Amino acid sequence: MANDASAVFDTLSPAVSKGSPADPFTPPADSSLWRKNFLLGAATASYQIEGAVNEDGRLPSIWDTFSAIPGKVLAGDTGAVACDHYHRWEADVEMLASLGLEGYRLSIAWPRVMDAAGAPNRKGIDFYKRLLNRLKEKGITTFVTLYHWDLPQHLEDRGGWLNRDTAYRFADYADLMSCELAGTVDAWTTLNEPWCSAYLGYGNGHHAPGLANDRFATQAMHHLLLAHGLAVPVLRANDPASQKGIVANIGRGTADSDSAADQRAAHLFEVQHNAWILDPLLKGSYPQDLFELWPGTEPLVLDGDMETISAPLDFLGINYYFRTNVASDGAHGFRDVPLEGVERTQMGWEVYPDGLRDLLIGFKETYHNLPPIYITENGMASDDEVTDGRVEDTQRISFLKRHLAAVDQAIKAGVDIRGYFLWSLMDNFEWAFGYERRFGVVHVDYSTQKRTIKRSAELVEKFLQERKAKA
Ligand code: GCO
Repeated sequence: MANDASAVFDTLSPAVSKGSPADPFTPPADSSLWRKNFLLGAATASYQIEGAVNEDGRLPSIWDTFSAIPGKVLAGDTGAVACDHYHRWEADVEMLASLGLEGYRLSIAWPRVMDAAGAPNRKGIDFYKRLLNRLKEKGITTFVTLYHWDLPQHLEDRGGWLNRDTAYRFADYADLMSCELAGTVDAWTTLNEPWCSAYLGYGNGHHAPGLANDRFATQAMHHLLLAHGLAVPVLRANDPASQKGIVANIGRGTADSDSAADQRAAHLFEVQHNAWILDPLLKGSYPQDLFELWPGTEPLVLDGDMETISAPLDFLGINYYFRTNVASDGAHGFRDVPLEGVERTQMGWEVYPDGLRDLLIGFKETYHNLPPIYITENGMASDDEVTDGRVEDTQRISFLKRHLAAVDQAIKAGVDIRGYFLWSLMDNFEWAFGYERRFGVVHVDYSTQKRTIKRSAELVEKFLQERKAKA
């Protein structure tokens, strides 16, 4: 068993670990994070930052439709303006570069780059060309996600991810983008968090398009994964030099007691959150336990689909945020049992770095063909305020430090992890929670669009400078 990451670093006070300079972020001298080729970057997503939803021929997405429905998003917020990144991208790239961040993970808005007939929308495509070219000029490694949840509404009107045809439309979109952007993208990720698209979008209705049916969730998941599988060979053909992968959110489920029923509940939680995505991708089959949780929800799978879905990946993107403590629900499922007295974030999510380490090590044991891993999102929301021009996001600094320590422990246990992206570069539209939840390492004042570098970003920058100086 690896060390306890939480115990290694004191929660809110400066690190005192051996060899570590006395600031509350810099990793200890023996951390793998000091390796020059460990990529450290930040991530965003189109609908969360771009705004400009009606400009240059962009079509409506399911998130425009969903956020316009009263009660769906906190305070009635929408992504109509967001961080106005569509107009401020040049300054935002300068900011990213000035922080010394080496990688940037962004997503393309599908409704910006294709019209309803599937023809290219030049103005939208040119926006991403300018952005990616500038990032390359700055020497920043680019990770581009094709689908971070903003499905064109016209496709949803034809059934969205419940319609198998959407998977083929996605492959067309991947074809267009990889022809247009080849050479400016270091790594393509097909989908961001298909679990969320399927389960939150079609299973419980918390996200767009807002449908709630277990059978829908499994069918949407199958079509999402099929879309991924159809897109990978297209990306390989059009842009052979880039890496191809997918991003999965993963969840740690721990049992509330030693009882067999609670242990089984924790297992089922992780089947529902992790194996549901990773098994089809890496084993070519759906976990049968999933259908014990949701009897009768097996998706319709056609011959050859599982082979398409499980084509080899160059890397796997992992997004990790928190753990969930569960007990048996007395039937064949699980129920959440929130722990008391634990550290939580503004989202109410428990801070639990060991979960990241344990899951990564567990995946290596379970999946013998586990590809190299990038942590494509990790971070936390806090109620940050600017005081005298500064944002002291103390909890985030500690959070990042402890999660990076967990990554280091997983690397030392033999997991091939090549990089880590902070979620997020800047505060942005946090889906159903609107603008109230602040995940950025840069603060955004939404009334003026002023960006203020938070203390966490300053410390990441300082570390990256020190690392560069040592190289
Ligand atoms: C997700 C998305 C991000 C979120 C982040 C915080 O995981 O939900 O990839 O868009 O903003 O995870 O919730």
